[in-house]
Amino acid sequence: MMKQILTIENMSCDHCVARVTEKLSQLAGVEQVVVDREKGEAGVSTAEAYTQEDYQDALAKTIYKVSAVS
Ligand SMILES: [Cu+2]
Repeated sequence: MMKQILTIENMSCDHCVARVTEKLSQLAGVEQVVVDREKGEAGVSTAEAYTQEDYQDALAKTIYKVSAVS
């Protein structure tokens, strides 16, 4: 299990937080997603490391943009 920190643009309200949490949680191996809307970050606890592109794909068809993964 590892933790990846995503920087995500365009989250403006609690609905955004719920949507991002739901989408990212659908990735295989992801056990927990904790979104900090004010920071524009999501902490993802996952058994598998994903790339920025993978995370962006998980948020396809949304307005949210993954600008960094660390
Ligand atoms: Cu919103």
